Amino acid sequence: MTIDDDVRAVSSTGYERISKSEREQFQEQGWLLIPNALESTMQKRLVRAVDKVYQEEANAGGLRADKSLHLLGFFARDPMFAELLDYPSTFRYVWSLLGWNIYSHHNHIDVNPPITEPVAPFWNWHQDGYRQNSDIDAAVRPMLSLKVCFVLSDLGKGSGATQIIPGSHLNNELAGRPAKPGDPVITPPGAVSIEAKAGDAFIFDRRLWHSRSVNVSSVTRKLVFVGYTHRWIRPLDEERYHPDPHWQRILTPVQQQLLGNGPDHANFWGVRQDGWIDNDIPLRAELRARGLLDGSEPYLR
Ligand SMILES: O=C(O)CCC(=O)C(=O)O
Ligand SMILES: [Fe+2]
Repeated sequence: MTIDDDVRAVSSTGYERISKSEREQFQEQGWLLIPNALESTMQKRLVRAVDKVYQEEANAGGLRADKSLHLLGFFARDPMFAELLDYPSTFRYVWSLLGWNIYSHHNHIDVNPPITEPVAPFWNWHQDGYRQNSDIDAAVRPMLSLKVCFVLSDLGKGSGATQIIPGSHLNNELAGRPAKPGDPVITPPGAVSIEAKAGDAFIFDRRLWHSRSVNVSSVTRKLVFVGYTHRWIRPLDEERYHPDPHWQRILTPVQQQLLGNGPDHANFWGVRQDGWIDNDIPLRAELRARGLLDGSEPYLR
């Protein structure tokens, strides 16, 4: 990262609209790379926090047999993680694309040391959202959620990069799934490995067909994923709360909202008990005060 990149990362408040061309690219491709998203000090702090959690899990027997970690609902594990919720360089994409009535329903830390045993080819292509892909009967299903991935180790083919099929997010089906165990595993047409540097981030529509891949490089893969969805959708991860019930008090109101807090159920639907819109919902209030609820999208009014 150069000094200029650092300045750019720091100088964003998180409340700058994304550009028209970025929005169009996201809508057409289903994902966007955000180069140099992490300011270099933040990147180092985040790696340190991830390494600490990895060690804690290793000590507690929480790693998989291959020494990898896939830790869901990690925010309570270190106070610094909350900074990711509204980290300026990525957060501007989140609210610009999903609106103000949002929170993180699902998030995970992934640490994958290089494999030591060969892994048989497997089919992992999926859209996120589980039953959202069955329960909604529509030719094009709604986005409903998106994920930001903070990249902490260089990604490319062979390094355990997330594989995607750009532009596939409007397709409900993907051909090629092996019909039964033992059938050949193909790579679907259009599949690419995300190429990114440590310090970059990428953001993707949950409908984008994607797959994890195996880390055959010599470097441990470290990624931090933060999913966001509408507040009227339930959390996916368990253990969202810290053993200390007061830890969230140090967070800003927007961060508390993004962790899933709210005074009552009606609030999650964006309204007060009387059914009128609740202007005190922290992210709504923040965007409104900055003149960003311009109605340019239905979710920005
Ligand atoms: O680990 C990966 O590369 C992809 C993980 C994934 O499927 C997801 O975060 O939704
Ligand atoms: Fe996924």
